[in-house]
Amino acid sequence: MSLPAVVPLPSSLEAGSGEPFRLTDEIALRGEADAAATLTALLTARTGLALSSAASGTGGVELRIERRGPAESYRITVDGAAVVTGADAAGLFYGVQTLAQLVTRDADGWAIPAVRIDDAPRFAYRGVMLDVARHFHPVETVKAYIDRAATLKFNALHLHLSDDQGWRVHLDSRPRLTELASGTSVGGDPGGFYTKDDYRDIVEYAASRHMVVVPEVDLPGHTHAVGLAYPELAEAPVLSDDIRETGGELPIAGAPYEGIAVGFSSLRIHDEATYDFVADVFGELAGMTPGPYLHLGGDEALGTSAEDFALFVERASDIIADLGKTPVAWHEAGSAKGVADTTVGQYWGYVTPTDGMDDKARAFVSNGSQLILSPADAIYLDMKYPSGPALGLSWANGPTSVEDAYSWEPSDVIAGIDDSDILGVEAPMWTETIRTLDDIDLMAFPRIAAAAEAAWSPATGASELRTWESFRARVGTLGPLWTSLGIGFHPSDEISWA
Ligand code: TNX
Repeated sequence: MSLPAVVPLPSSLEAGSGEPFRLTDEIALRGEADAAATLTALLTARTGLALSSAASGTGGVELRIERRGPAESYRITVDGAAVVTGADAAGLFYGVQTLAQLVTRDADGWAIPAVRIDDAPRFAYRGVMLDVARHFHPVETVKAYIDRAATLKFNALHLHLSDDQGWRVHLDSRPRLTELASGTSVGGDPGGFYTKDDYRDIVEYAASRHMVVVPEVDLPGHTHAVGLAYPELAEAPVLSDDIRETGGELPIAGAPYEGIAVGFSSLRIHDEATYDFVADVFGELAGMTPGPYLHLGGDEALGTSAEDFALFVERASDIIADLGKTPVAWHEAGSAKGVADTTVGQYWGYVTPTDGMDDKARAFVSNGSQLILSPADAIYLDMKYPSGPALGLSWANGPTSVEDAYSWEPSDVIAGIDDSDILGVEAPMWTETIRTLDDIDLMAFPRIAAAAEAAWSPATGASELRTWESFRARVGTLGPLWTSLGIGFHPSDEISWA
């Protein structure tokens, strides 16, 4: 008998010899109310059975917290009855997500096969990033993406809240940002921003799905929009290589930028007013953000000299550390000797590093901190598929197949580091070409499932199921569940869909 399919692959999964658990609309869900509500919603969507978490009856599904085992871990036993125990509320939530993936339909109706699963995450940080700056995405879209990511056991939502094209969160300390710099998106599309209530709403919604929000304000480059609001903080735009190569025009100071070039903007590094701004922005965000991380960006600051960049990174990371938060920065910030020691580096180079990007990433580990891995040629969800929707970019080693997204091992990317140096894995979704939830679904699914497996599952080679052949078979069985949840995935021909 073939093993039930689960993505991301659990640390241990054994087929049971007992009876499957039969689902009917009579079954009782007993135990933790939040978990019962989550399971009811998933099973109702998948089966159409009219379950209610208040249903009474014998047998059924038991959902309990038992405080043993690592954080976020869970155990499932199906043997006539189904029992899910979590080491904490997050673990129970993940057990419920796994249970929903196990549901199948056979000749006698809906069932969950007899199975025993013991599961815990490999990495503590399992992130998705959404760029809401290039195209603004409303609260409802963000919530839908949270729901989707949570089904794959992601626990962090990184919001890229500012870029050359717009500033997307209201701050009372700097009201002109949203007043003057949020009105447009790439290509003349409408802009938008989150009010403070919107932001709190997102944070709470994420928390209810066991996800933490990581706000990013991208500095000191990617800041053309800051200049619309506070022109005294911005250097004049420079004609970057990227603009020159793509035949674009020099962006105009004070006018919204609707193109997709990078590297032309910088804050003024030698002006104290810049650091007052950084302190205001991160100070206010710290107060709105219960999670431990504030992301200062730091990528592609090509309009800033290396010395100035180092100076800026040192001061900005110190400001965040002094707020009691953990700074996060793209790997370029590792070139700054004075970056705050606690800063987590986010590596966006290739699976096989080029141009010394791995050296910059290693610097964070030498400082005693850790890395988040986001290899662009594997898990940048905005890269084109080899064949599929016209959406996406292709700068990261060309289009990214589902197999490319799967076939990398986190501990092999940066030589000399091991699991203890890796905080986690994050799959970014940049949105130059991505305008709607449908676009997000198409680009993310199924590749986001490969990122989830890198973030959660045992290392490549640790299990005979941690292979591309196994993954593509397992992912194929998730099609009906995804469809039932309204996820318009890309039906890649690399997968045989159930
Ligand atoms: C690079 S990689 C960027 C973003 C773009 C993205 C598009 C990195 C940290 N920055 O500014 O949106 O490529 O794929």
